Amino acid sequence: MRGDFAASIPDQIAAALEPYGLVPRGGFVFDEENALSPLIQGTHFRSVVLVGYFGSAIWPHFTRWWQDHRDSQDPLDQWSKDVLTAVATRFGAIAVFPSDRPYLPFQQWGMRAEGLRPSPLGILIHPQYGLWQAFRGALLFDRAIDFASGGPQRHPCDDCQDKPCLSACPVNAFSDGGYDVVRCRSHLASGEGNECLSGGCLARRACPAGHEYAYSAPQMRFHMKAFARG
Ligand code: B12
Repeated sequence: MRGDFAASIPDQIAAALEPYGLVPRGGFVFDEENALSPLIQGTHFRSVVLVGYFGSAIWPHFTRWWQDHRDSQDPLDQWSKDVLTAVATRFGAIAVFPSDRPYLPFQQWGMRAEGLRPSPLGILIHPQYGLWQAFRGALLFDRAIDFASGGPQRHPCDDCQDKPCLSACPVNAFSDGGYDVVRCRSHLASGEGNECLSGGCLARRACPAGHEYAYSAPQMRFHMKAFARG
């Protein structure tokens, strides 16, 4: 009978994140060489569970919190820290965050944990949710967590002949040479980039994958404003 068994740790973590619109985005046990294991306070951790979201799932939870924390400088980062530090403590883990320096290799972890690959824009692309997903943190454990890791997933860009993401940017900030951040930010600052600022990055919006999960208009604006601020 199901009820006779305690839920697995991954299931318990999923249940703890669910009230915030967050989800575990795979995890894995670090290799013996510890190539992807960060050294924090002299310790190499054994395993990692990534935490993130798909589409606008976090938005109502985050904005409710934000109403009471209007003076926060980086509200989304602060909310993530509040939520994930408490969840980590519950599971005997520590929480780490993508914006904290020195930067931890979140995208490499994501590739390994979920079997994703980068889109031509640099953001990892998901077969279902496209570019409309990100990480909010990760839980690091000093023990092995048995997390069924995703093997390679279908890479939507393989079947995409036209690659509209590469031609949609009004200032051609994306090319084979990478992402020209200065060009993108200058456009946003020039007063010409209002469509990007208010509706979201045009290159990202041009991607046909996971269109139905595109962020809500307020969430698009929030991320673009934060990015434009630097
Ligand atoms: C610095 C940074 C930026 C910089 C510079 C990016 C660059 N040219 O390298 C700036 C400020 C420009 C930037 C912008 C954005 N970023 Co950014 N960024 C980071 C950050 C904090 C550090 C990157 C890093 O150096 N990592 C350290 C190395 C060791 O880790 P890594 O996994 O090996 O690094 C990989 C990346 O550097 C990647 N990469 C290389 N070039 C580019 C270019 C871009 C645009 C991206 C996203 C990644 C990328 O390749 C590396 C190897 O896989 C990461 C978080 C993190 N800790 O990784 C987010 C991160 C990569 N960014 C992310 C996002 C979503 C964005 C934005 C879309 C934000 C937005 N507006 O919503 C924009 C893109 C611009 C746009 N037009 O929308 C996400 C990507 C999620 C995903 N699904 O892959 C991350 C993981 C943060 C998160 N919370 O999830 N970003």
